[in-house]
Amino acid sequence: MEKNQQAVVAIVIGSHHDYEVMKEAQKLLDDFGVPNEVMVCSAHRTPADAQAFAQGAAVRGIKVIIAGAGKAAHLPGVIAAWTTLPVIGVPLDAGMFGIDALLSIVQMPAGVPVACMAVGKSGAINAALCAVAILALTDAELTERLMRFREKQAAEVRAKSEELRRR
Ligand code: RP5
Repeated sequence: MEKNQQAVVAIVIGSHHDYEVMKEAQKLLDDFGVPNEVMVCSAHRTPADAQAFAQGAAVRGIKVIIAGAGKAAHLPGVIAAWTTLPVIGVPLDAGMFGIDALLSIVQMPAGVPVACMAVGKSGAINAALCAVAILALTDAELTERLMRFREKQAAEVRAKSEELRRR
C-alpha cells in the first residue's frame, strides 16, 4: 500500500497508550491494502480536535472511522455525534478488564449509533474486518480478498484440528 494514498479508514485513539492494541487494526488494514491513518484524539483532553477531526473526515475521503478508547471511553460516541460516517468502537482494557469501556461504548442512547466490538486485540482486529466488509460493499476486489481471508482462516482451523486428532 502506498503510504501517501488518501486514507479511507481513520483509526482514532484516545491516548498514545492505546496504540499497542490498536496497531492490530492498522496491520490488518495494511494487509488488505486499505489506505488508513492513525491519530490520537482525546474526547476530554483535546475535545476541539475530536470535533474538528470528525466534522472534516467525510470531506477528506474517510469512509469508516474506528475509534478505540479505554476507561470512560466516550471517544467513539463523541466522534459519532459529529459525523454520519459509520463509527466502529473498540473498548480497551485500561483497568477493570475493559468492562468500563465496553459498557460506555455499547450503551449509546438511540439516535447516534456506534458499532461496538469485543474488548482489546480481538476487537481491534474485528473492527478492521468490519471496516473492510463495509468498503467491500462497493469494491469487488476487496470482497475477493475478504473471501480469501475467510478461506485461509478456515483452512488453518482445519489444519489445527487435524494436528490434534493425530496426537
Ligand atoms: C482514555 O483513557 C484512553 O483511550 C486510554 O485508554 C485511557 C487512559 O489514557 P492514558 O491516561 O493512559 O493516556 O482516554
